[in-house]
Amino acid sequence: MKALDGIKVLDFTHVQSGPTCTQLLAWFGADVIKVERPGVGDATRKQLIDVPGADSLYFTMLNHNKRSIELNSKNETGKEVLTRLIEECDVLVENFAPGALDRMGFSWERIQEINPRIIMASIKGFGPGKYEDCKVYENVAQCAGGSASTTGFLDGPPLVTGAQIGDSGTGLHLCLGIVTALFQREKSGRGQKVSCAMQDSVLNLARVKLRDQQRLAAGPLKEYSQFGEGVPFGEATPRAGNDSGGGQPGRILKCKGWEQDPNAYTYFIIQAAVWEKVCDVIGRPEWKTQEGYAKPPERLDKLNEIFSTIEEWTMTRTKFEVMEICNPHDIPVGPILSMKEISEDEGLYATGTMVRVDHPERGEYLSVGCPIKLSDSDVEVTRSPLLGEHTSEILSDVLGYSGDDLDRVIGSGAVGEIKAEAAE
Ligand code: CAO
Repeated sequence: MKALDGIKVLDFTHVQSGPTCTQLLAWFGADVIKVERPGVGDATRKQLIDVPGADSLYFTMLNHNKRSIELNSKNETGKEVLTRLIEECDVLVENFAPGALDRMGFSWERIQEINPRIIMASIKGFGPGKYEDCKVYENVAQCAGGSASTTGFLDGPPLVTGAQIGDSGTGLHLCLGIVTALFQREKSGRGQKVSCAMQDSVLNLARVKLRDQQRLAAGPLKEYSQFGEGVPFGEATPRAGNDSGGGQPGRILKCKGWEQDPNAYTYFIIQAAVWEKVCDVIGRPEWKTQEGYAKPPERLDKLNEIFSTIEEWTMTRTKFEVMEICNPHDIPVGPILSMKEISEDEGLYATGTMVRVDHPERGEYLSVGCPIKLSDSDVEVTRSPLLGEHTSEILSDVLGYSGDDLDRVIGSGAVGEIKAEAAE
C-alpha cells in the first residue's frame, strides 16, 4: 500500500512548478490524471528537444507516474468531461495564468458546487495585490522573493541560482498544502482551496536573509566577509558571496586540479568548535593559541588571510581527499559536485534518489527520483505518459463512459485522437 492510495488528482498543471507537485503526489501513490490540450499538451513536451520526435527531458523528468488525457476544456463536451473529472477527483491542481480557469468557466465557487470535497490547489506568481495578474517564471520569482538581491558577490550584479527554488520550490510548498488539506478533510469532510505564490515560496526559502535585514538595525553583520574587510553595510541585506549563512565563517576554496576542472573546489567552514583541528590539519598549529587567531571574534578581520592559508593546503589535495581528511575531525567541508559526478554516483541510485528510466520514444534516461523517503510507502518511478496515452481508459474506467456515449465524446473532438496502446 502507498500513502496516497485511492486519492485521485486532476492534474491541470504545466511547465515546472505544478508538475513538480503532482509528480510527488503520484510518487506517494495518488492516481494523477494529467489533462492536456489535444494535439499540443504541456508545452515542455517540445521544449529543449534532444531526441527528435521524443518528449523532452524537461517533460519526462517532471511527469513520472502520471496518466495523460487529452481534453479541450473550452469545448462544450470537453467541459462536460472536465466536470465529470472534478466530480471523481479528490484534488485539482493547476498553475495557469491568473484568471485562466475562471475564463474556462471553472471558478473555485463552481468547482465547489460540483464537488464540495475537492481540494483545489493553485500556483500563481504573486499573491493578492498589485502584481496578482502577472504571469511569472522561475527567475522572476527568484528576483521578487529576495533571493537574487542576496545572491552573488558584493561587487557584482544580483544573481539567480541554479536550483529552481521558484518553480520546484513552490511545487513542494503546494504539495505540503494539499496533503495537509486532505488530512483536514478527514475530519471536516470538506475540501478547501490551497494557494501558493512563487514570490512567497522563494521568500520562505530566503528567510535567513530577512533575518539579516532586521539584524542590520543592531549594527554590521559581523559574520559577513565584508565586515572583516572594512566595507560598510548599506540599508539592505547585502550579497554575501560564498559566506556561510549560519554565523560560522565559510568559503569555497580551490582544490588540486582547479586549473583544468571548473569544479575542483571544496566548501570549507571554520567552525569554532573544531578550530584547533583545522589549525593542525592545515599545518598552522600556532594559530590555536596565537593572539588574534585563537578566538572567533578576533579572526573576523583576518578571514581573507585565514582562508588563503587554508586554500594553500586544499590546493595540494583533491576535493575528495579534503573530505576524507577533514571528516574524521568533524571539520565541515563538502566537495563541489558537478552534475556529471552526481549522475555517476551509484550510491544515489542505491537509495532511489537517482533513477534510470526507460521510455518508448527516447530509450533510457536518468532522473531524480523521490527525495522524500517513507518507510511504509515505497516509490517506484515509472515513465511519463505520452500525450493522450490514457484518454480512452480514463474516459471509460474512471468516468464510466461507454457505448454510444463514449463514441459521442470521442466524436465531439473534445478529446483528440484516441491512441493505440503505447508499446512499453
Ligand atoms: N484546453 C483548452 N485550453 C487550455 C487547456 C486545455 N486543456 N489548457 C490550457 N488552456 C488554455 C488556458 O485556458 C489559457 O487560455 P486563456 O488565455 O484564453 O485563458 C491558455 O491555454 C494559456 O494558458 P496560460 O496563460 O496559463 O499559459 P502561458 O503559456 O501563456 O503562460 C505561465 C505560462 C507559466 C507564465 C502561466 O501559466 C503562469 O503565470 N502560471 C502561474 C505561475 C506559474 O506556475 N509559473 C511557473 C511557470 S514555470 O514552472
